[in-house]
Amino acid sequence: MEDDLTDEAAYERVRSRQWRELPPLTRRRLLRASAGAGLAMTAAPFAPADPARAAASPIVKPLPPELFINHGTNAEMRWEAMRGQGYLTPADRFFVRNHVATPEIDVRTWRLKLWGSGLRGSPTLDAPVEFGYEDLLAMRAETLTAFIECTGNGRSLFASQQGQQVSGTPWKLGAAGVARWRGVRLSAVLERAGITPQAVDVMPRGLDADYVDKGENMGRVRRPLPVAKALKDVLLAYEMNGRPLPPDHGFPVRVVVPSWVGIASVKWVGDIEVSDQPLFSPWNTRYYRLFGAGHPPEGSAPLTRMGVKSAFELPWDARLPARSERVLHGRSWSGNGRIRQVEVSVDGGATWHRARLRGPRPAHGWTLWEYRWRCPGPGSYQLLARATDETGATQPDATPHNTLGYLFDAVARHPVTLV
Ligand SMILES: Nc1nc2c(c(=O)[nH]1)N[C@H]1C(S)=C(S)[C@@H](COP(=O)(O)O)O[C@H]1N2
Ligand SMILES: [Mo]
Repeated sequence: MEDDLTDEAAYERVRSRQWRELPPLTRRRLLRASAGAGLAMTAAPFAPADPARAAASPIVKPLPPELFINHGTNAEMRWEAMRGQGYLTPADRFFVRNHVATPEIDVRTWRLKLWGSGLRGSPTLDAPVEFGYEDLLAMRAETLTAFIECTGNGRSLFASQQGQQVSGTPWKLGAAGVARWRGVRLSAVLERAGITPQAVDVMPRGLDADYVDKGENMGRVRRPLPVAKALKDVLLAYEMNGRPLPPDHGFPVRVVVPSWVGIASVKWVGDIEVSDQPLFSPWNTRYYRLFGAGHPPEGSAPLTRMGVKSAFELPWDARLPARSERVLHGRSWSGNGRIRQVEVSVDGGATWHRARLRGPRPAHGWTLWEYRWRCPGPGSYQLLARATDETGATQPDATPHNTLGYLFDAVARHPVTLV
């Protein structure tokens, strides 16, 4: 039973044990190999295929407990890790959401394959239109500052704030980050590959292993995008914050779909199907729709844009020295557009005060803000932040329930004790 690797819990247990049991020298060499990934654009980040590493830990980068909450194959950023940082989330603290495990990919043999009925001549996956890493580097580069946020970010607050049961990774608010992505426009690659006017859907697929959900094999992570979005502002990124993509974030190339649910931003992309018919995968049918009371039996429409959220750059359940005054820092963002206003309440929502917005406000990023809190003295408090975006969308007091705990956008009640 212990080694039934189709069972998710067993899988994680076995893989972590195999990683711990590697000889220390091997483990250190493998860690070094991944740490050197950023040095040269064209160097492979790992030694050629090493099955030991591939079978070991689901996440390659170090996950120091002061930066991350470890959720197994997923790792959540602690919001206090953004205090004192600049606008972007550094790669060393960017959250990781892996359905399976970070794969090891040799960039020298990696190819991006485009195929399907929406391309001229309907090339098949066996005889696709191919691009190598160097081919992409030689094309016109674009940069895009954008957040990537897991659709389930804030999921644990359904239980802690609303007393509702949902399933999935119990993220607090740290399954989001903003990076400066650089790469080529997906539209440029689609045009070179011969996209036809009849194409309707584009489905990138990752090179990570098959995802097995409670014994059922879903195949590799893939999710269709409407052609309109694919041609509008989607990037095939090979750099994150000025360095080659780290292995955990999609090396050598990932999709970045600005403002949309994180699942759209497929990592380790290996092929893209372009179709003249609507495409389906478990990731737009059984996952990433709203299910439960108040939703249709087959679920809502597939989720696209993220909602409005805010977070304080403080530990959850922070214990802080009671000073007469303290500046509270935080960030707010929305998939609908720029943040227009942020209000803070330090009395559980009875009174609200404008926060001061600071710094850049790119269309798909977040907005930094601060609020000077005249502290009332020792005691327990709930800090609330409520953002409104340029479309007028704001954060509600509660988010309607859905069984998979997606799109929590209500005002978070951040517990703090002044001692
Ligand atoms: N191939 C592949 N792409 C993937 C995933 C995955 O497991 N495999 N996870 C998705 C999900 S659910 C999210 S939220 C984002 C997370 O990106 P990050 O790990 O770089 O933060 O990647 C998306 N792309
Ligand atoms: Mo996600």
